[in-house]
This record gives sequence, structure tokens and C-alpha cells, in this order.
Amino acid sequence: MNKPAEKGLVGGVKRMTKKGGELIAEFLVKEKIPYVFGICGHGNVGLLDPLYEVRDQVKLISPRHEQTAGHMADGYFRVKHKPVATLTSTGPGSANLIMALAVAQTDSSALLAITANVPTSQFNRGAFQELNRHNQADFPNVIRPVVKRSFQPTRVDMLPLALRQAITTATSGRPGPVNLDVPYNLFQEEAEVELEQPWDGFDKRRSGASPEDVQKVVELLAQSRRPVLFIGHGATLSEAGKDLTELARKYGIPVISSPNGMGCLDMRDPLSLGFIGRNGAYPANQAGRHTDLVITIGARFDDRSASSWMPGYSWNFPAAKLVHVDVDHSEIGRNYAPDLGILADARTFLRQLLAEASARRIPSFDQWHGEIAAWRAEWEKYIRPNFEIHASPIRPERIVADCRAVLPDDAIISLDSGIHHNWFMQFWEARRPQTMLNTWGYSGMGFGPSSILGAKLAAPDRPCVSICGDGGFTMVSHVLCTAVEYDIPAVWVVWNNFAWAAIRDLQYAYFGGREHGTAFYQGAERKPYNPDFAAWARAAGVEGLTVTKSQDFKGALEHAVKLGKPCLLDVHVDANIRPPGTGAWALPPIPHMEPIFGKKHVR
Ligand SMILES: Cc1ncc(C[n+]2csc(CCOP(=O)(O)OP(=O)(O)O)c2C)c(N)n1
Ligand SMILES: [Mg+2]
Repeated sequence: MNKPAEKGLVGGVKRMTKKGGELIAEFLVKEKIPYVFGICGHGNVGLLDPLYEVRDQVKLISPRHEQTAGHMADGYFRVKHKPVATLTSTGPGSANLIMALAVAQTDSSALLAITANVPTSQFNRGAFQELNRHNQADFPNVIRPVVKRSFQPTRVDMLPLALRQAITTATSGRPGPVNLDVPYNLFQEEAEVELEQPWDGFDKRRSGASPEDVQKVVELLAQSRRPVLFIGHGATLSEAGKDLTELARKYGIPVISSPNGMGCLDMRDPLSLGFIGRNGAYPANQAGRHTDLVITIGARFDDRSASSWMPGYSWNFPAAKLVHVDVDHSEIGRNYAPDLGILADARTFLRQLLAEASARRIPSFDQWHGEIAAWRAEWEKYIRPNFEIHASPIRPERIVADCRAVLPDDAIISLDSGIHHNWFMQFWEARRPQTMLNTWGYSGMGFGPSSILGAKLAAPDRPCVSICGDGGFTMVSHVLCTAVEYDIPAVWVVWNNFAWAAIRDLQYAYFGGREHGTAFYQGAERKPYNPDFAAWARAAGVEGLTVTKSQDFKGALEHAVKLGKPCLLDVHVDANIRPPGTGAWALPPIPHMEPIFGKKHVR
């Protein structure tokens, strides 16, 4: 590639004739995108060949399902804050990517999804794998709700601008997935063009609050007696952990965190109250119910972190004052009308607040700390004994405790959708940002076991462990093949409870204790069924161990982490122990449940 087909100088730059496929490959190199996760099809072989030419700089990894390719790219970004690309073919291959893009979109994770489409000369003829009932080559309409933007260049000379705009869009502002949909004739056709100057906008445009607004926040803080900070993925994405920690510690402001904000403040810090909502920690819900000032940074008050917005269960607006800071104006005021809405980057705002507050007298919040300490003690007394119990099948608390005991501070865990995630939301102590990967907004199963592969590629020297449900793992069990093919030493802890337990528990709770369609059985006797996951792993070439006794889990995990090869632990967990509800979750028309621990409080 890059062979000049002698042409003139334009604007001092020597222009060359290039194939569209070469341009894309060259762009990936120029943008320092180290990986393409993708699956082949007739629609993208024209790009695979130029990717061969740049294989030393851009590695192609082909998982066995496009959904996994998307989750891998998402996981890579969440760990490294650098985008990578996916490549899928015309039609079905790209349709398989939709779920992964929805997860990335709702959790603000950047990736460049290159999809192939039918050739421009065949638009609207119902060509092989074309969707054309409403528009020609209509895949962008399929993908549109799950990406920040879809670009469909239809000529090679449109590629440089589309590529540059795609990466800028994905990484700037609130990050998200972006689609480049390329009719596949463009890979082979030529034009005389140059690439644009790349611009990865990630964390480059750090706009701040107006000085008046910063002053107002400091005034609110000075008048408050019971303030809390509520942080979310925006704080993580802005890499604001250091500044958040400084602010929280300097003024003694307790911090409540959404799952994707966890670790910005080391959760061993006494100011860290953990997660809020139905499966939050009791001190967090109590603080949320009793606070008089909430300063929210990069969090959006979704139903699960706001007890479905029912007043008094997690939050008490408008009795409490609300300052809502976000880079996305559409999140400010979406769920609660703020007293003060501020469009700003999390880290910039925190620095502004630190500077402004240092010039003012902020009272100490000793009484508030005392109240929180009492709630914490009550909670600890209730939950802690369960962390010490050895049993078979294993108590969920022991898995959380032993993972924490074995894994170093910088280890990365990924969680899937399910009851295992609820346990980790409630009890995991993230110590660093970007170490706990959650499928939060869309809660798509398959994210956890897949994204851990991308995480491991982003952080090859750190332990990467996926804690996933038996149901979710089964959905993407081919991740084992990819780990072996590409030598990615990820660890899977399959939380084996023989059920879609998160949903089975809802069914038990709300529908008279009956179970229907939410657990795994074999035959007329309804014997609990699951494959032998460890043997399944071994069949794929992955080390597999079955753990049924809690005494064995810690050692097995230590072994898996040290192994340096992919490893799966099939861990039999007690399906009948449920995480304590400390807030509520209303699922219309299903009535909501009162918290099991703690109660509603309305001023
Ligand atoms: C792709 C997908 N399908 C269905 C759901 C709905 N769902 C949420 S949790 C859950 C059960 C998960 O079961 P499992 O993976 O075994 O985890 P557990 O709850 O048992 O920990 C289901 C089916 C979902 N979130 N994503
Ligand atoms: Mg399960």
C-alpha cells in the first residue's frame, strides 16, 4: 500500500491514489488504533487484505461472535480510555453487533464500528444482505439508536472526512460508539486523496462551570449540614479520581457512587458509602434519604440508583438541594430538576470547586459523620457475619470476600447482568477507577465474559477476572475459543446457581413463589441442569476447575490468577440467598417491594 501513483501537489501535500481499504488501514495506523476486533464476510474481505498489510501495527482479532467483538472493544476502552475498532460484514454480521453497541452507548464507551454494506451500484435492488424496504442500503437506520452517529460515505473521496469525524465524535464530549458504514466497493475503488489530520477528542475539551456557578456551589456547601457527593461514569471518564478524593477528604464530604463511578475514591475510605438504590449499601441509602445537599458529578439518577424515583427510598428531592454537573446537557434535569445545573467536565469542575472553597470557610460535618457511622455500624452488624460462613453450595458473600482478598488493587473485574452483579454492586470495594466493568445502562448479558478479553488486551500485566452468571456465560461461551486462539489469559468465575436467578427471584417474590421459565432443568423430573462448565472449558483448551465448597474457592482463584493462561472456575453458589434490599425498585405494573433492611424516609 501507499504506493504513489504519481500525481500533483495540492496545498503543499503530495496526493496519492489509494484504494478505500488502504485509506482505512492507514487511518487506523495513524490514529494508533492497535486492535480491530472483527468477523469476516464477503462484504469486508476487501478490507481484510489491507489490514494484512498493517498487521504489525493493527492486530486483527476474530472472536466467534460479533457481539463479543463489540464488548471486547467496549472493555478495552473502559480500561485504557483509548478507542479501538470493530469490523463486521454486510447485514447479519453487523446486526449481531447491535447489542454490544447498545451497551456501549448506554454506558458511554467509545468505539469505532466499521460495518460493510452492499455496493453503491447495487443500492436498492435487494442485493444479497441488503435491507431496502424503506431506504437503500438501510443498515444505518438499524444501527442509529445504538450509536452516537452513523456515517455512510458512498465514495472513496468521502472517506478521509468521515473517518476523522467518526473518531472525533466517538471520543469527544460524552464518549460513545460511532458507526462507519462502508459500501464494500469502496474498499477496492481508488481516489486521489489524503487522510485528514486525526483528532481524538478524548478529555481534550475540558469545559468548566462559570465562576458564579462555582461560587453558588460553595455557598450551598457552606450552608449545608449533611452534604453528599454522588458520582458516576462521568467522573471515571474524566479521570477525576484524584481531585474527587482531595475534595472529599479536605471537607469530609461522603461519596455515594454508581457502579461505573466506583474506585474514583478508594472504597476502603471511610467517606466512601458505596452504591445507592435497591441493592445499594444501607449507609448510602440512609445518607441519600437524609442529605440536605447532593452534588452530582457525571451520574444520571437512573431508576436503579434512585429507587425508581420514589421519594424517600434513596433520595429526597426537592427537600434536598441538588447540584447536577454533567458534560451532557440532556442528562441535567432529566430525572430530577436541579437547583443548579452545570454543564462541565467533572475534573475541571472539581478543580474549580477546590480552588473556590479554599477561599471560604466550610463548616465541618462532624454530626453528619456521626450519623453515618451509626448507620454503617448497624449495617456491618447485619451483614458481616455472613461473610465468615463456610458452606456448600457457597454463600455469595464469600465469593465477593475471597475475590477481594485474592485480587490486587489494580486487578480488573467485569460483571454481567444478574444477581451476581447485585452482590458485587453492594459489596465490592473497588480501589482504583476503571477496574470494575459493569453493563449498567442496558444490562446486556454477555458483556462481562466478553469484555474481559478486551480488558486483558488493554492491561496485559494485570489480573482480569470475569464474574458472570451461568446463564450469561452460556450465551457467549465461545469466548473460551478466542482466549485460546489469541492466548489471552483471562479468568472466568462462573457463578453457577442453575438459574436465571435475578429473574427467578423476582418471580418468587412477586408471583406467589412459583417458578416458570427462570431456572435450568433436565427431563420430566426437573433435575437441575447445567453443562459441566469446567469440562466444557477443558474441551476448548482452557483450564477448568469445579468448586463446590467455599473453603476451596480462594485457592482456586489464586491458582487461576497465577496461571498465566485462560482459566475457568465453575463455582456452585447458593441460589437461595438473596442480597438484602436497602432501597426499592418498582416495576410497573408489578408493585414495588419495601426494603428488607432500612425504610423509606420522607421529610
Ligand atoms: C441478553 C439479555 N437477555 C435477557 C436479559 C434479562 N436478564 C437479566 S438478568 C437475567 C438472568 C441472568 O442469569 P445468569 O446469567 O445465570 O445470572 P444470575 O442472575 O443467575 O446471577 C436475565 C435473563 C438480559 N439482561 N440480557
Ligand atoms: Mg444463574
